[in-house]
Amino acid sequence: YASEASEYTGGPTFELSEEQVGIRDLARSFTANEIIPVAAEYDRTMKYPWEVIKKAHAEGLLNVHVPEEYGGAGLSVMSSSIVSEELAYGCTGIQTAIEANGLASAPLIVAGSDAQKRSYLGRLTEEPLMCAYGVSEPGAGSDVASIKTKATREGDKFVLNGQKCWITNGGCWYFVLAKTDPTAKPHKALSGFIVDASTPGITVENKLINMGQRCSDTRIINFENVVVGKENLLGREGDGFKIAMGAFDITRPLVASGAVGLAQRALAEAAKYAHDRKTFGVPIIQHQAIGTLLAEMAIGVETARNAVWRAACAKDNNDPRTTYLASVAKAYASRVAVTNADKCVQIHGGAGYNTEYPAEKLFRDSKIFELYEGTTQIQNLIVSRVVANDYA
Ligand code: CS8
Ligand code: FAD
Repeated sequence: YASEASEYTGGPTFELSEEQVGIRDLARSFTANEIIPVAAEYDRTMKYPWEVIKKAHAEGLLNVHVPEEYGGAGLSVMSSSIVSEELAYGCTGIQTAIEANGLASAPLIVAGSDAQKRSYLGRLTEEPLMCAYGVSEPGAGSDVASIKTKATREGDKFVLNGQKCWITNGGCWYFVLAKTDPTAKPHKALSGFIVDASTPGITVENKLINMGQRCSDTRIINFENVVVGKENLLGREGDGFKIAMGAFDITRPLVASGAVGLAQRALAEAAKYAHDRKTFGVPIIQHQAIGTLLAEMAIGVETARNAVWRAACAKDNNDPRTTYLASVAKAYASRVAVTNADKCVQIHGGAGYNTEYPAEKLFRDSKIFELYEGTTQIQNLIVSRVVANDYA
């Protein structure tokens, strides 16, 4: 858990402001009261956590980084990361559903006009509505520039055709990345659109059944001759790739903070069990081998949180190394989530393999952090390009 508030302003500090402590405490008590008691049931039934989301909206814990002028809480990425970590401590399936709204909103925050923001972000803050970020396709996940969905210009309109895959949250509107100029170089060929989910020609396929985070809703969405106006174009034609990437500078630190929340929960569950469970006449926490596992888990949590806060503050301060730091945080925190969940199961012994304890759910839920929002190999690619440049 993060430390308490401090007045210290003498340099790099890891203390939270009074406001951030308040936000953290609100999110923490929401998690304790509204998420933890229902998490196992939502996982078992795979039901969309709509009731929890509605309550989160009422508490102001949804769309937290939507600017205040558009009705949001206007939190910095740093403050938003505190909320994500706390929600993820309770259930990363529920947190992903909540966070996916933040991801869908990010391209609008990066490139939307005032009218687009008022219309689409405003709607989200007025009532609990979900939206989605539609970039990945069956044939293109890591290699975003190779997407095939087309948006063909016809006068003042664009006609969208294609298929998006793995889209989290069905929702009321989508950010859709599509190819507008097949003759341009791949990165200049793409444009970003905001598309109302009710537009004729959109069909949403059945929920995909995943290993973990099973209450989060992931689907294929088809676009067949979907007509949108030019007012639905974000930025200019050809800006889409950079808008889609710019969104990740906001959301990768937030996904990474979700991974920290899961890693912290794994540590807490493992330590609790290690106090309770006795072997060879003593609680297993007294066996040095178990103590070492717990220490490694704590080291992972502390260092991953530092990496997340570094990346989040970089984004808030327009640091030119934001993308690099976001990838460092995402790659590192997701690895810590996976290894902590693994150690949590190990410390539980056979009980860790059983649904009676949260350990097995943490294990299943953790793996996705190394896959979505850019796989670990892609984060490493981004980091390695910067390293190659730094030492050229
Ligand atoms: O393709 C890039 C990439 O990031 N791939 C991974 C895709 C990914 O992360 N997908 C996630 C989908 S969403 C999801 O999973 C949601 S999970 C559910 C919700 C979770 C909520 C909890 C890449 C591989 C990094 C780069 O691709 P390349 O084709 O090699 O392009 P580059 O040469 O790097 O860049 C081309 C131009 O774009 C500019 N660029 C790159 N990054 C940025 C950022 N901001 C602005 N502009 C950017 N971050 C770059 O500078 C190049 O510009 P030029 O002017 O051409 O020089
Ligand atoms: P591929 O790109 O086919 O990669 C396969 C393997 O090759 C991976 O190990 C990858 O790391 C590796 N690889 C690929 N290229 C390289 C390279 N250059 N160097 C080294 N290794 C490489 N997308 C959205 O747009 N919106 C969403 O809301 C969304 N939600 C998701 C929710 C879930 C539960 C899941 C599973 C996915 C979601 N995604 C979403 C898609 C997700 O972002 C992609 O699955 C991810 O980016 C990887 O793409 P891929 O699955 O096509 O794998």
